[in-house]
Amino acid sequence: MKSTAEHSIPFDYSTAALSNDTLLTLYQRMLKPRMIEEKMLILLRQGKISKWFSGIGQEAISVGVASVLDKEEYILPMHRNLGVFTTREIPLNRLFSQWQGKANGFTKGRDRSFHFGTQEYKIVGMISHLGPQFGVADGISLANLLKKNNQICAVFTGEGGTSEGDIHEALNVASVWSLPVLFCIENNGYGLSTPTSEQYNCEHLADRGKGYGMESHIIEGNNVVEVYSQLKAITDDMRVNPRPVLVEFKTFRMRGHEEASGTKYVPQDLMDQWAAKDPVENFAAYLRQEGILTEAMEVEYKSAIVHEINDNLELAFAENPIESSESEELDDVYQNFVYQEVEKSETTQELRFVDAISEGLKQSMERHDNLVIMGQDVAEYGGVFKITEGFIEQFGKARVRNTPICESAIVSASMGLSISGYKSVMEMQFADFVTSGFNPIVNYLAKSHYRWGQAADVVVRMPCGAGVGAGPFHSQTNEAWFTHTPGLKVVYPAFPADAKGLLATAIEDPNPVLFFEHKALYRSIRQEVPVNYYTLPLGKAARLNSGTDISIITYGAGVHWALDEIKKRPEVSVDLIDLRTLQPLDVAAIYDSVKRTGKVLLLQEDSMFGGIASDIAALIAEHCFEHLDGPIMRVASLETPIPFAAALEKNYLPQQRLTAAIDKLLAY
Ligand SMILES: Cc1ncc(C[n+]2csc(CCOP(=O)(O)OP(=O)(O)O)c2C)c(N)n1
Repeated sequence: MKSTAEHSIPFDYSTAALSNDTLLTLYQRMLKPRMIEEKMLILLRQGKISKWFSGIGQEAISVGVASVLDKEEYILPMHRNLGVFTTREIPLNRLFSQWQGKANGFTKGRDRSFHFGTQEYKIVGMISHLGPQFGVADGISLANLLKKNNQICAVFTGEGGTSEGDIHEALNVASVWSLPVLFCIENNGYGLSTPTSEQYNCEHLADRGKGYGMESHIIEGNNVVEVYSQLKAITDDMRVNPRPVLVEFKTFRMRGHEEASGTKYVPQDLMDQWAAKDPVENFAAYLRQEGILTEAMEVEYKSAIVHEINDNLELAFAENPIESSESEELDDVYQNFVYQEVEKSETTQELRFVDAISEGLKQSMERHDNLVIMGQDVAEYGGVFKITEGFIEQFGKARVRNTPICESAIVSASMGLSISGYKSVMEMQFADFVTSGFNPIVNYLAKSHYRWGQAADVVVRMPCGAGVGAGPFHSQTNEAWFTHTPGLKVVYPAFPADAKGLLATAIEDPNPVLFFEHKALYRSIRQEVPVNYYTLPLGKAARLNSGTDISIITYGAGVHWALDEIKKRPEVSVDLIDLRTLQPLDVAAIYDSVKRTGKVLLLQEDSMFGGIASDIAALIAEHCFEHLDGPIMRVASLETPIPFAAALEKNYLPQQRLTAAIDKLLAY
């Protein structure tokens, strides 16, 4: 410990031989976020900005991490990492506009504070759910490995976030795949009001590295020289010897979780102890004591920063508040995708549903060098339904990746791959297991383009559906969970040729697509399928039978149940619409059919309430009321979980209620 007459310095800054230039740069980099925050606290009190999450006292970590990364290496900060944004030299007026919800920010006013990313500065901001960031970092690092570019990436979490399953999953994946990610835990004593003693029960979070088979370090987070010099050595080596490294920074949160909530629950002596370890003041004292920082230099630095802050604040305040335009809002939910038709070849071969999907996927792998497949048992084993059988022989294990059982981390990793310019297809072993990856699908992938213009170029394959006696957890058809979420596309083919062409388009489309594959159709439905790579447009239904008595509008297995009915009763003239995709939905085809028949039956395999049939019924009621000659009828599964025993499952499914429903509607 060194001391000066005016200040006792609790850190030994002389352990690393850094040049004066480096020391002064680190100081200036810490000073800027500190001074911006001090200004923000004033503005907050004046009601000129909304919420604020303070990183005061933690600047050495943000600055140290950002300083050891190259500018083209991605960095994934959290809510207390202003120093990352300033070290990457984001123009302050844009940051200020972002915090005021103005157009010159990074999210067109759609998301707040640090919840944004920017490809320009290679920063990927958080979503509020914290944990998915680690999985996204995995995906970015996987892309780096595939590109062989010797780059690393760094990602942050607080110690509170480390309790989330996403974090464990992502650390495990990174270790199993040797991904060069610098995982940074800022252990600042409290997660909102919860102290570390109630958050975890090991001595150091870094100790968890051992459990993941991962190198880990503990670093004094308030000592910028230690942060910088240790990380410099670690990251230089990671670029040459790619591997994940877990670093726990010991630090403290000096202000409330967010400003309004205060720090009453923090004992004063703890606050005092950490106040004495302030990273900026202690470092300044050291630099002064060593004669590296003169008073004149300090005045110059501070006045330059004050000017920069004030000038940029003026710009941001002068900017008009954002105005909402319905068309722009709706247009930004999805990345614009111009469908390119690739025509079907005349040559065909008979394929089962399962083989058509496999062939389509293989042809997409051949077409897109940047396409990666991830899923449980998809490599040597070929997936539980054998759709990727033989793929590793053709495409190698780098692009056909067995994953640990960790749906959430893999969905997040697919987001990271997309950020880095890759496409991915993730196979859910069964659609039921999507629940374990639900959060990143509906919150990260779905909202990313709307929030900051970043597409999630991901297809999630969903083997779904009942009729195979697989019980409540291997039989669900859960498309309605996703059709409800803006930002996702949902495809649900019923025939081999459609499945193949729609899968190709889903992969071409840069937006996140949930691709439903009915398991009961895999080996029971065959069709002549064009042999070439071809595409089919999303949002176009198919009329499978033209009729005038009654419309049946359905998709997936329902299409085959309806066809059985048509075969059984040739005297009834049925207009049968196979929707093929549910989002986008071909409303024109639906309305056209209703206008032809005046009687409409909506058939879905999912249980009734809240299913897509209900929404289609509402659309028809609103738009085709005067064309209706009877009530809009819905036929769906029972409002129960899906039972296992054959007799129960049969009674659960809607097929046996279909005939009666058609009769009722015809008689109306
Ligand atoms: C999944 C989820 N649960 C709860 C929250 C509410 N929340 C936001 S930040 C936070 C505390 C985070 O603590 P930590 O990770 O230690 O970061 P710190 O705020 O201390 O920097 C909580 C509980 C959330 N955002 N997401």
